[in-house]
Amino acid sequence: MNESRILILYCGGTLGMVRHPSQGYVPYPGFLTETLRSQSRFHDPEGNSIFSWSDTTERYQKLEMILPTMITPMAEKKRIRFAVLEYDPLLDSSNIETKDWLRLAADIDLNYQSFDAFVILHGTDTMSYTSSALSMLLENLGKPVVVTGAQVPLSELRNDAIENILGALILAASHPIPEVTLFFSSTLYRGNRVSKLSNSTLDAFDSPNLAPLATAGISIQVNRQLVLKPRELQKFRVHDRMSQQVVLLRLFPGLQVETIANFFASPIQGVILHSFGAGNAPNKPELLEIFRKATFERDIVIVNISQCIRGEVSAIYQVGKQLQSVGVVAGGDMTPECALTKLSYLLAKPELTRDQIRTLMGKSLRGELTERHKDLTDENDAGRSLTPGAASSEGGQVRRLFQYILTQQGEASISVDEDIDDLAIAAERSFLPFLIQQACLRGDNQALERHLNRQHQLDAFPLLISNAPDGSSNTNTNSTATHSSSLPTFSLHIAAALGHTDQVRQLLEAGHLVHARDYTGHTPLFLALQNGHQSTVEILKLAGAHLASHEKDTTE
Ligand code: ASN
Repeated sequence: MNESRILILYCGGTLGMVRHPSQGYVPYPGFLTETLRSQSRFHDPEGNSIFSWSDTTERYQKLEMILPTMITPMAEKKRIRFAVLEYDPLLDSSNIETKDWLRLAADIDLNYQSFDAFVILHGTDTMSYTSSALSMLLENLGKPVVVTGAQVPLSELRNDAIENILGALILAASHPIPEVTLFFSSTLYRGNRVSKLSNSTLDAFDSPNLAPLATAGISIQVNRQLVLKPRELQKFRVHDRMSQQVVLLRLFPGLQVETIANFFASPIQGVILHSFGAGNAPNKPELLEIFRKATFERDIVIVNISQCIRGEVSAIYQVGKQLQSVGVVAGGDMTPECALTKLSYLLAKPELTRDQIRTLMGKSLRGELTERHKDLTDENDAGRSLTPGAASSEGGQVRRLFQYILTQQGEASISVDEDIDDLAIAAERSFLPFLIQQACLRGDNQALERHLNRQHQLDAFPLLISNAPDGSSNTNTNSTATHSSSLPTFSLHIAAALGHTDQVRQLLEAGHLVHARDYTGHTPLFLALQNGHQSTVEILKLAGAHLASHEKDTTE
């Protein structure tokens, strides 16, 4: 089934605003949906429009709301069927509050099983706060949540709304990255890595400390190595609380110590210290004393992040070390938006002690900060040189095969030097998904483990050759085969259909996506059920598997 189902949650922003004669741009209910419906690229008149959601949620029934659906023409080998849930009132995002994030998270929860992905239409002013907050609230996320908006509204002849909505829909449908992301100006970023840096150009956002996850140029290129892989067998769930007792304290020369003390007044639980340079603050004993008392007497969590948009907090200066000694935690390269919302999220988890929260603030929970020390001590050889096929005999064979091909092409004079090594590694990356598929077909657990380990090892390494276009609509998002037009191999589907329960576990723990669909639109769970493999069904369910809407119709 070449169809992906997406719920658009439209909460406001310039994107759907209309120019009012005296009030400037104002939100205009209904305008966005009607405009999309009138354009054939969003609503194909040839498309089957009499479809109704088979499992309309209770909430909509209660509200007597029927969500009209639209269907796009084929894009990247798929049609996108979508519904727009318009919030009332539509907000300029400068009015967004914590309760709005909780509502968005709750709406995604409510509709999680009915849709393949979610697109949030939001104002740009606070979009990076929302994408950071959602990245925390949506735990064990297995489906794409793409946040987007516009600098120039859809109501203007020349605008960026069309491109941003279309790009978000297509990326969510055809390149299912199971993260909260932000799409803007042809670029897909990790949602908790972005800041709004411009109000005068169309590229409003940037992710200063992490490369984009994808770019939508002439073709869409996904930087799969950066995409997070869900490696734990855990079901999706939504955390439904955030502490509002968190503040952002931006230092500036001349800021009075008494003013700083006010930031720590009761009932504050957390302070994000927006410090200078590499995490520096004035070297004043009174200041350190405020921090010490806040930490040790009132158990306030203080997290240090830098005002520099690039780089991280490190204790290379004396003052940085002093801050640490009074309990201030280094927040690495987190954005202020992320540090603030992450701390609000963690402080609303009663099961965590403040010390545990301090530890977690310095760790990456959703890829929001770079854990450099980890890269260097990674058990999988990161930091050492990577030899083609070092960990698998197949890799060595790939290299020999590569040399053979060169000879056949009359390129025998090219010697086996570093370039060849790079190419051989690239070839190996491309080849591994096929080897993994073969191991699943044979039910060979050891071979599968070997290949998955090798893939993980290659994954930890930067790409040696720039990305090739990823036009394969490979639902196997975790694949590292970025260099070729590699075809989807659907290893998880094969293992599930054959009832290879151990392999299903191995693949899930290696980050294969439990919600991926094969060419016929089926999930691994459907195939396991259809073939009566009960233990396989159980392991898939443990990882949050559920049937797609159309599969429910056929199994019930
Ligand atoms: N003020 C608008 C908002 O954030 C800005 C925008 O969307 N471009 O809602």
